[in-house]
Amino acid sequence: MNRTVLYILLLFWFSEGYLKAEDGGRLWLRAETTATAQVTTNRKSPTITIAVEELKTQWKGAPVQLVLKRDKELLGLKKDGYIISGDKQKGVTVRSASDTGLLYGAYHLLRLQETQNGSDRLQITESPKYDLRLLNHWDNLNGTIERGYAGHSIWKWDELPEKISPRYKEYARANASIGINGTVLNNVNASPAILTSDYLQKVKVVADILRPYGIKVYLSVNFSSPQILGGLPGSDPLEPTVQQWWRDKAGEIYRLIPDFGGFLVKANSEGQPGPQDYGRTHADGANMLADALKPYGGIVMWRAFVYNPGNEDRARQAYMEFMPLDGKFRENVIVQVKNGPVDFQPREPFSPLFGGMEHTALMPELQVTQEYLGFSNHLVFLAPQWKEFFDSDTYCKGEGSTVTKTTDGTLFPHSLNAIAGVANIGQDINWCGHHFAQANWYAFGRLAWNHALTADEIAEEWLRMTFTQQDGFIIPMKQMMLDSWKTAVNYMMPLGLHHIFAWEHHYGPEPWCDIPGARPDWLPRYYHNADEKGIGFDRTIHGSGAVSQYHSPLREQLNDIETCPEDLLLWFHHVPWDYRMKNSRTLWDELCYRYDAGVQQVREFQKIWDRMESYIDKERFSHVQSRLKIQSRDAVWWKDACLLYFQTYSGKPIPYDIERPVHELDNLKKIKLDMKHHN
Ligand code: GCW
Repeated sequence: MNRTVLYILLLFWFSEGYLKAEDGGRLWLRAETTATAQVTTNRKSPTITIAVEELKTQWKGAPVQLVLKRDKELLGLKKDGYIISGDKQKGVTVRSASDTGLLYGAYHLLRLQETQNGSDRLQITESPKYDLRLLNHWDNLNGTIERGYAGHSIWKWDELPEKISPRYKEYARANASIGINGTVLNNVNASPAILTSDYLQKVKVVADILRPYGIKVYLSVNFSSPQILGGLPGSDPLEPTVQQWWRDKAGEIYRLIPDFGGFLVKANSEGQPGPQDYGRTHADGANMLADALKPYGGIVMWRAFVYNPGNEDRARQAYMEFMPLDGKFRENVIVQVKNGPVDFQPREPFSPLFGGMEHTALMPELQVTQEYLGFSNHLVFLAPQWKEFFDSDTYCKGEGSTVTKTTDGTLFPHSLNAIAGVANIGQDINWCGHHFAQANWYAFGRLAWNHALTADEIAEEWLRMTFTQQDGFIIPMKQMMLDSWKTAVNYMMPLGLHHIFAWEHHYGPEPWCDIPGARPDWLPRYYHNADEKGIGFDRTIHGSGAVSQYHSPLREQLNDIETCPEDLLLWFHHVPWDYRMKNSRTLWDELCYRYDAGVQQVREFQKIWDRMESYIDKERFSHVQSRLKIQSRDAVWWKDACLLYFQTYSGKPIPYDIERPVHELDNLKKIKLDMKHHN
């Protein structure tokens, strides 16, 4: 090989021409670890040691000082807040009143470096908007994950406490880098076994690994534990022996894990046991647990996801059950409410409990795992969905009373404020199944820290850290991410349609689904109500009345078909097929165009992605490419299934300028995916 050839090869090697295969295992934390930064601190602790190590090996700028102190400026911030000042070339100081704050400051600096963001001068003040920023794992003790699409659980219960997977630490680090400070390790459909001494030993080991990263461990508990584990005759929360059982259990937990976070409870919901089994209320149940945890500083996150089969509109039920209990919960209870009133649908209005319950701390529960958005096959960036939710105006204290203000302490200063996201993490090498699903984990953490960040900012940060700095990649890919949620809504459930998924697995379309004897509120027809006249759920004051659970003037706006946002039209109204939309199309035509737009958009995504080939490594490129093929086929499947089926009611032609269906309805009806799960 002559010199010139060698030179060209080397040049190629060091330029973007050579792109090492990547499996996605490093997530967004791909900084080179060859730096030799000078880092000094005024204090030592396991957390600060991590901050120092991260900076020493990755920070390519001037010396960094990490200073733990409690000056006036810092006391104005929340505990984990921090201030970064100085100059990247001359010297940087990170100050915080907590060790974790310093760790977050370190990750902030590295993020600036890895996104090539901003000037050399640094003057940054950060303070988290929510105090508790939690992931919820729906991981079962046998290693399976409810609604998990990235392989088995990362928690290897059968190997613990002896064997420790390297993933625990990587998990802790990834979460700390985005500010997540708590995790619920097990499914809300909780096995009582998690509270046995054997399991608590295992939990302790995990807690010890997560602790230096500022992450507390919480557990989901089964309300019948005293009966099932303790052999008591029942688990009535007002029964002294039951209360004692929980107090003893709390004592046992805190002896092992002194900073244990608390309990998450799904009670009297979808067949889970709860206080109502004994004629008691949610408040009775939550308060009993809260009293047991109180001496140790633990909290109870009590879920409001409740609904029963019957004549009452499912969307109204959580509000009806919880509103009368407003103000009846202990200070260390926080009620955890899903973003929407039904169940993590592609698009929902916000739950009226936000802005409804004023005397009880409420925390939003978002779903990071894509149960209703194409699993880990579809590229759907969720930050825009969450932003829509955060920014929704509840009007509870007049205009501008956004969901965030009702939950982050701005409008109602409760002693707790928190947010949870149902994790999309599994054993897959790339953690989340789809490389782009990592962006949702990332976005959840970033928004939990600061819900004022825009989806655009988050997408850009994530792309720069996860893939490349090149604009040729960043600009089109960011746009694609930002468009992706709207796109999925279009090809799945536009205009406020919801829950027309296939039975059990929630992956494909089955608007026709009819299982004899099934709970009506688990069947699509309950939600779409298609008939010869029209389609949609009448939740106006002439229908189920769900609109009345919202404050004025939103209530009136939603109630009136002319002022209801079209994106939620079929959520709140049963609309005639030939109703005129704002763009003067009929509802039927608009529905067709929306489905078609979704399909066309995914095709566009494929084209954009294929042009990205030269920017990134082959491995990730091909992986995403093949997932987009699935998404594209699925989009057509959704469109054909829904339009052909609804056409049997509307009796109208699919507008002639859009793509014709390529499936026969009868064949689509025969598709039965082999994915077992209850609805
Ligand atoms: O959306 C439904 C899911 C269930 C889940 C439940 C819940 C954990 O389909 O799998 O159970 O919500 O949030 O409790």
